[in-house]
Amino acid sequence: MHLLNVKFVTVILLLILLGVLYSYIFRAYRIVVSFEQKDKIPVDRPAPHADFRAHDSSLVVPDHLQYEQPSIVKGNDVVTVTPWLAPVVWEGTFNPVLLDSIYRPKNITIAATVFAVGKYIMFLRNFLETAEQHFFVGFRVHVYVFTDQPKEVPMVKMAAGRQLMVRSVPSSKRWQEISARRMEMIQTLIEEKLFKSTDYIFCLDVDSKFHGRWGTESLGRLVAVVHPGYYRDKRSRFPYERRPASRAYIAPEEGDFYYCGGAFGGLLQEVHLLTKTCRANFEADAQEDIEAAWQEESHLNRYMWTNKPSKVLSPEYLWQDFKAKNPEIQIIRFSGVVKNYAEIRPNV
Ligand code: UD2
Repeated sequence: MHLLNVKFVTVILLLILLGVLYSYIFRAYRIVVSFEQKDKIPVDRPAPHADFRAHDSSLVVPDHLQYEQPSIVKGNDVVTVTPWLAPVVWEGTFNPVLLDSIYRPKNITIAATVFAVGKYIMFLRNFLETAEQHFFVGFRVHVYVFTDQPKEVPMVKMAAGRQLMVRSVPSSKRWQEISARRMEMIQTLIEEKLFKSTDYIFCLDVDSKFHGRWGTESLGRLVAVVHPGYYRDKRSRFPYERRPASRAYIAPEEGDFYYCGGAFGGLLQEVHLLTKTCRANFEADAQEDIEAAWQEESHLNRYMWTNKPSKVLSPEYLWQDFKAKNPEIQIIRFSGVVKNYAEIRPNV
């Protein structure tokens, strides 16, 4: 009897042990299954690591769509968003510490292009020295100088991670050609050199200098700067190309803002498309003996009318030294220096 009891208790204990083992193994199996199922989430339901960026994030508007002219000011107030919901960057609209801390871990490289051909070489030192003080300080910056006088490029001390690259270009007898051919040369630079190494690019005028921060707040897919001379004007008064025969033509009731040819930028691929398009249109016009009123600036404005910039920089990002500061301008970050055109241009 005693022996029977011991056997009975052993069987019960074994059964309990088996039960515990079974439920443990089954639970573990369920965990494995649930992981596998997660990996097999149907394609129309995004997995947790999915890239939510749209494949085509460009903002292309049908040609000749009619709508009310937008403005970046309202009385003495500033407007901080465009009608297509792109931010307009003004002092006070962003936190530089926050933005820098978002972009720093991304380890990005920003290229800047600047042309110093003929007498414009005289502006280069000031441009480079002030860029060191204000342009993407603390980030990896590669400045590409295009010049016909490589030996005259000043040796400016640059911080760690920042580099100056010089590219030789021919001189020209016409300032219009120097200005306009920038699109072609930037396109070629991107294709030949930058595709693998650069994230963002800004294309800037050399006869300018930095006075204040120009940093991560300016980064975007396609970035344009509103020209300081026309942002309170009616669009019919903007100096767009007005001859319908030109590919840069914009009708009096069309256009958003007048953008600067002296500063634009964005993601490398976007600026590549922009320069390629503007170059092709400029050259096709030239075949028909047409040169747009403000050369590449006219083509840039035509491009931005159809391809809306994803970020618009206020005129803080390109002021003109000869202009008094307007009340809405709290800080001038970059501005064109006063120059005597007759003295510095190869032709008048
Ligand atoms: C405006 C634009 C400029 C361009 C031009 C129309 C701004 C502030 N400026 O300025 O970008 O769109 O209209 O063509 O938006 N350059 C030389 N050597 C020369 C002539 C020009 O290197 O002999 C280069 C230089 O980088 C200069 C740029 O081309 O900054 C534009 O020329 P500009 O400054 O004479 O043009 P500007 O003042 O009419």
